Amino acid sequence: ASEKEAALAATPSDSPTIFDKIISKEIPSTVVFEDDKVLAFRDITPQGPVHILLIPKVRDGLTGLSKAEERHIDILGRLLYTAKLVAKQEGLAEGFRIVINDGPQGCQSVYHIHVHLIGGRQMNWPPG
Ligand code: DGP
Repeated sequence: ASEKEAALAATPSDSPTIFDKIISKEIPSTVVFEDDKVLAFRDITPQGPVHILLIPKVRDGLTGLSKAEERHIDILGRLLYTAKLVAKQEGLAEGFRIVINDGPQGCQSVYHIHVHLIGGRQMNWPPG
């Protein structure tokens, strides 16, 4: 299924997601950065030469950005700051794109907040 079909089929919920198994290493992924709070790994369906997902190791109710509360401010900042570090590590000196899909119309398919870091090619605007 396309990403859009996957997003429309996904049920927004607080149930465990596939990212829990990626965090626990039950499902293998290519990890590019890890600390005690954030995991960054390569997207399985890359939309560019570099496509990395950054996720909080503890979801704490943050299924998507629309569910953010004040207690999430630190982790939200950390996700973006880590994206910048990983962009540098990946050699994206000419630029990159950060995307957070939210909800069905935003094409979100996994309900564990994640920041997409995409780069290595010229982006277009508007996005699809
Ligand atoms: P979104 O559509 O914004 O919810 O993005 C979810 C992304 O997660 C999508 O780009 C594909 C990626 N993804 C889904 N399952 C897996 C997996 O098992 N491994 C990896 N590496 N990425 C996955």
